[in-house]
Amino acid sequence: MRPTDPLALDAQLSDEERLIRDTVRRYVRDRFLPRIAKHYEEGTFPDGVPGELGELGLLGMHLEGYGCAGASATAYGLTCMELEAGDSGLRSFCSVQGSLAMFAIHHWGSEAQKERWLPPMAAGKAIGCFGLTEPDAGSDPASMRTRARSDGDGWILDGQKMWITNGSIADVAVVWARTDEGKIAGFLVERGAEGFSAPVMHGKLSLRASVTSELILDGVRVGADARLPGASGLRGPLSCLNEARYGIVWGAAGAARACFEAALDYATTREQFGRKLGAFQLTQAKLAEMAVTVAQSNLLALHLGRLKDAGELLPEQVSFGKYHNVRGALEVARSARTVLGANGITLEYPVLRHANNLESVLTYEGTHEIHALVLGQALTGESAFS
Ligand code: TGC
Ligand code: FAD
Repeated sequence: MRPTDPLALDAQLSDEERLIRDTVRRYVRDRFLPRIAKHYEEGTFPDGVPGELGELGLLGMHLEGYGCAGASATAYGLTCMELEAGDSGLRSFCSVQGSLAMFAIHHWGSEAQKERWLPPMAAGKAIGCFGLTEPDAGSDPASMRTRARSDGDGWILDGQKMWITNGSIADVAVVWARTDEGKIAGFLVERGAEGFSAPVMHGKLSLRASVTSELILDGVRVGADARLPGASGLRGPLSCLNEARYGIVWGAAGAARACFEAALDYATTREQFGRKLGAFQLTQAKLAEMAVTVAQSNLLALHLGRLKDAGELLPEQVSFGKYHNVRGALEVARSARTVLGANGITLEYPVLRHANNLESVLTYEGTHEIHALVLGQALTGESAFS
């Protein structure tokens, strides 16, 4: 049995899927991980990463055309897994760029919007963000206050978004706002638009190697062509969230694997009481629990990937995956942390960094409780929201 693949899931992947996974794994190991501790400590996102991910063809890789790779959902999932085995902030960048901003334009945008934005975004030369959450509208985005007033041949946007990944480094923000008719609509707001600013939010103890921002819209005038013509109602943003949440199912499993590997390595090398830590039954029990959780999470991610590739994945199944895999990853990270003793709290090892990141992952893209309620609705037919 291979400790990091006890169920021999590797054999379930195609040669192409393994090739993509191994390429991303190498990038993370050789080029990203040597930089992460410094950026995590300083609370910054490495500048070169968007271009590097673009060169590898990973941005919007599951989309067709416009410079995107047109890869399978499973290949995209494996990519998220490897990126998040590096750091949740790295997978977040990729999720927001590809699954939220690019997907919104690809799925709901006009031909002109797609041609203008998708090729540079796929190359990592233009960065996107996705503004849904507001100070008073988090789990309940339908209560948003951001408004879009029709004005001659364009729109005036007023409002505030909060907790927006990539906000301050974005060239284009997908902003969701309620129109005069009361419908939620999406708008493309470009960096530098008059009345638009995106200050960085400081003081995060989680997802530190990721840019998180406010978006302030103070009478921002955009043309009629800035509106995403296909999106009307909450279905617009929620359809994008399905894509990004799917990536998190895989990503969380990657973070869990990284923590398990660190604990296993430590337990099989460090000695106390004249024996390897891994020789103690209590440590073995922790390692066994971690191995089972990681394998279950991988199995679930792969199953959902195959369903998505077959066009059969339901939103509540994505909620199932996020609910299970993020909770599992947090359990693995916290247990791995204890195996490493004091070393476990340092940036020299990845485990507390992952554990802290996973607190954000538990909350964003629909909190753990919201996904429980989505599942509850699917199980009982009763909505807890209305
Ligand atoms: P409800 O009445 O159920 O639905 C309104 C309309 O939306 C449709 N819908 C969906 N469509 C596609 N996919 C889904 N998953 C959908 N869920 C619902 C629904 O069919 C309906 O359409 P229509 O045409 O009939 O109008 O909506 P509700 O107001 O009761 O809310 C339901 C709820 C609570 C599940 C939803 O509001 C929700 O998911 N809340 C959580 C908000 C959230 O996830 N925010 C995430 C912000 S983005 C982010 O966190 C990025 S982090 C990125 C990173 O760094 O990685
Ligand atoms: P609230 O909705 O206020 O919830 C607080 C608590 O109450 C939670 O435990 C929640 O589960 C619980 N709760 C709420 N409603 C119910 C209910 N009906 N039943 C039971 N419990 C309930 N948003 C974006 O739009 N774009 C981004 O790029 C983005 N990036 C983010 C990056 C980071 C690092 C973080 C932390 C967040 C990001 N978010 C982003 C915001 C994220 O989506 C929201 O934080 C999330 O949706 C929860 O909203 P809230 O924080 O306002 O919590």
